[in-house]
Amino acid sequence: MTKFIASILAAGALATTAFAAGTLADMDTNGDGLLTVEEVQAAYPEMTAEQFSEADANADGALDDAELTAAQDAGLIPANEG
Ligand SMILES: [Ca+2]
Ligand SMILES: [Ca+2]
Repeated sequence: MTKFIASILAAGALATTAFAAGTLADMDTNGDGLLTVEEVQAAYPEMTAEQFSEADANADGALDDAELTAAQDAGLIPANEG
């Protein structure tokens, strides 16, 4: 029984890791927790500056995790890389 629970937890951990791919941490090349237009375009060259501005809800020139999630929900930025 313990082994069974452990394998479920292991599967859950794997699923979490897979879900994290293509997220902010994945694109945040300088590790400051924010995405600049350059960092997003490095992952998604087809994203325009206009789309970035739309995604940047507080207009500080960078996307935080909430802004990225909202932009992905709105279809401004693809939720998954390839
Ligand atoms: Ca960054
Ligand atoms: Ca912002």
